[in-house]
Amino acid sequence: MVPMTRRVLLAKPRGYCAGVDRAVQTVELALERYGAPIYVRKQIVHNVHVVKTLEERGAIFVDETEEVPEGAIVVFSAHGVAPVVHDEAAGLSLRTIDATCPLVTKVHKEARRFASDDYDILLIGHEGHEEVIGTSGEAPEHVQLVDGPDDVANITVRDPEKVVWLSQTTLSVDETTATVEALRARFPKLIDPPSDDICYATQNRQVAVKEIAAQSQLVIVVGSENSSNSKRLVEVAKDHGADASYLVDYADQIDPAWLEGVTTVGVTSGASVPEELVDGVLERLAAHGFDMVEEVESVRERMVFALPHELRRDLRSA
Ligand code: 0JX
Ligand code: SF4
Repeated sequence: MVPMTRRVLLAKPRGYCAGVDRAVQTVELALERYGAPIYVRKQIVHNVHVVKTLEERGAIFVDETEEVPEGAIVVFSAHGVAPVVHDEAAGLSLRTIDATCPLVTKVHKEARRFASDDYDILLIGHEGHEEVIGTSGEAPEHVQLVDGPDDVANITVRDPEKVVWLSQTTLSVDETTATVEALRARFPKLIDPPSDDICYATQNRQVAVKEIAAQSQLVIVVGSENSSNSKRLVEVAKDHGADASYLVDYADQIDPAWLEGVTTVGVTSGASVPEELVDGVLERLAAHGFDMVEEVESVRERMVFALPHELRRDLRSA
């Protein structure tokens, strides 16, 4: 019998985006500069391993601002916070470091601007996601959530001539296009955001997974269950040629049954996933005979963001 060639197609770009890199570094450097504990409101990024590693170094993750002791340092996560959270922190005399990704802040600014011009803002995003809570909080009386194309029928607006759509940064590009088409069919005067709200990293990871999915029977996406952008990669892989796609936090979650009869496995990871977890997956696949790894680069990324200014100031004065 001719031995079966088993190979891995590794998507590029994958893993950390510039906003996650900045947010994780913010907590690491705050721990070094000020010492433990450093409080972090919500998960700094939606990744089990990142949170566990930072906890081991002295970060304390809390769900609500009021859980932070008066006067302590608190870091706000990459997903952003509503203005009311800044007010709560000020009320407790907390020292805040805002690790909100600049591309999320950009959407907050758009929401403020359109609200001040009295538009109805249709925010496409996933109900309950922290980013959507933060963005809506900029103008709660002007923002309505649209959670996918099926939600469009439920929308009512004050003036169909004055409607704009904005979105969460980590959505499926294709599904969002379908949602916008459905919205435009109802509100022909609908205005587009001034620039893409779905960020470069989300878009690029979806382009890259489409390329490998077309040539793979199985696509493994490394990422956590509450990571929107990671979960979207699973859906995109299934929609673009993979027979199956699964999300795993760690290599040991790969079920050997998934690999039966498979010759090409695609691998990628969400924007909140450290590369060491992908390395673990590649090692496990190699142990099952998938030891040929080919990296498929779809888009080159060079984005880098400066650290939050309040941290840079204190690092300079150290
Ligand atoms: O759930 P998301 O994809 O929005 O967040 P995650 O996994 O932490 O990814 C990076 C942070 C994204 C902020 O926009
Ligand atoms: Fe920023 Fe995009 Fe990364 Fe979110 S996924 S942190 S918006 S670069």
